[in-house]
Amino acid sequence: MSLKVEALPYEYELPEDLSKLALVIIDMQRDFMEPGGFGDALGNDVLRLQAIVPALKELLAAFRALGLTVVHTIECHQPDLSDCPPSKLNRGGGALKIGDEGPMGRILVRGEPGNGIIPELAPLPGEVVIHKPGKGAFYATPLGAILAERGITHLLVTGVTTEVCVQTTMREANDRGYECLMVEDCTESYFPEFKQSTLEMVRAQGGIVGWTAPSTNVLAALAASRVSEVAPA
Ligand code: TIU
Repeated sequence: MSLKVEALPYEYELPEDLSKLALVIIDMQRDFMEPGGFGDALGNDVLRLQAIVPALKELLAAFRALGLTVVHTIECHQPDLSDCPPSKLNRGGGALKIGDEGPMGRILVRGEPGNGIIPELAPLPGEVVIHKPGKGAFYATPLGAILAERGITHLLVTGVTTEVCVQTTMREANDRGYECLMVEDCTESYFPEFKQSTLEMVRAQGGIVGWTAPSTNVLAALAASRVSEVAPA
């Protein structure tokens, strides 16, 4: 039985075999969510991103309960910054740059306290964690190979920030043939109007990049999968 999520611009059909569905959580890191990190260094009001944590936690719990693939990503660079192009390093003009020592350790450097995922959404052993040097999660990472190996065809895309790493990843995934849905209340931007525009532009033109839906609609479809599992034949 195929399950449908009420979505825009029309219903999103989950794969019949739910093991082909993955939850992708983009960059829910202290560097973007807390004062003293990269997002703050770029001049943003970082605390507004906290609003999505409860909904994202609930969606993550549903995926874990069903034993489905969860992918966490972390935007970061090697300590020697060899994977950070000068164009990225020099952009921004803030007081702190990538690699500089900040209150949570070196900004956007792998392994530093500020670079880690927030404790509420910490990956569990066995979940996929992708370290990425770019905005998109496919660029210069093993993500495509890992998804292919698991037979994943459908992605629920979440995390921060909507119009930067989340949208870039969803566009990369769409071009690679994945059926993608952006979960509206599980993604946030420093700029509310950019979030709204992103949601509208991905689902415009008949879903040119994919679908959007609130997490309640996704959870309802996943709950229906459990009912169909136990229903008598
Ligand atoms: N600055 C900004 O909005 N975002 C990023 O730099 N990275 C991510 O979106 N993760």
